[in-house]
Amino acid sequence: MDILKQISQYVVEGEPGELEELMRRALDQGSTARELLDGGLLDGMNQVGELFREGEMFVPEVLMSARTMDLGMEIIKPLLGEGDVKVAGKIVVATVKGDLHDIGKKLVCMMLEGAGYEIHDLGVDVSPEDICRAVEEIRPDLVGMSAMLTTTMTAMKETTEALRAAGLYDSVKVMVGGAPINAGFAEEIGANYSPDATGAVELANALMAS
Ligand code: B1M
Repeated sequence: MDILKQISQYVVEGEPGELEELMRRALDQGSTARELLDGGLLDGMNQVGELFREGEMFVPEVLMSARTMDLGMEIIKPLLGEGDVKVAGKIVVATVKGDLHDIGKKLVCMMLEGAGYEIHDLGVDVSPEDICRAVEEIRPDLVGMSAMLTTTMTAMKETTEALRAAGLYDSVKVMVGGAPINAGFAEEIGANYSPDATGAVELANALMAS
């Protein structure tokens, strides 16, 4: 089995020890962080998503896969940002209220950090009030929200409304993403949409320039 397939397999099986050893070996042998991310880690997590949906994997197993994926991301994190030093802007990022999914958000943070952004990651299950408080304290250029459940998308709307009510909306640009989100929904709530982490960097750069 080739190295990327094996990495993807370790994510599916939730084998952090094996994954770490193989990823370090692959990097020593010249694989790039980007190759390991796209062809290995993300491919594995996509398979986990399908198996979960089909009822062939359950929450405890998915958590092991998530932990394995996290470790893989920690290994490549320092390499993805290599070469960039300037601060491109300040971003407050959160997974919205009621939602505990953070792998995608962490990936978005990693890519933005690699592109020179100062990241303030508020974590998961973050209420509109806490996001508003952070915007008041940190005074970021951008606010990024992630949601993975159709039931938590509404918390994004509540947050943009809370930002408006607090008079903070005009001082920031809002970015949203996550599996159930699309451009139409983003527009409806007064936000900007990116489908993935690479796009999030492009979007942030465009918003900073606008
Ligand atoms: Co959950 N889960 N989960 N889960 N989980 C999904 C999302 C689901 C689609 C699975 C399925 O049914 N196929 C489904 C949602 C259905 C729906 O609402 N339509 C689901 C469900 C139902 C649930 C529970 C309700 C299950 C239960 O308890 N019965 C429960 C809810 C808990 C809660 O949040 N309150 C639950 C729990 C969990 C775990 C805790 C076990 C675990 C999360 C662990 C963790 O994150 N630390 C988990 C996982 C891992 C998944 C799947 C399998 C994988 C998600 C993931 O990490 N993907 C997921 C199935 C799937 O997505 N196919 C699923 C990899 C990640 C890199 O991609 O997060 O999409 P993603 O992020 C992408 C883009 O979306 C985008 O960029 C990222 C990178 O390219 N993006 C942004 C994300 N945020 C962005 C922000 C931006 C821009 C782009 O700007 C700011």
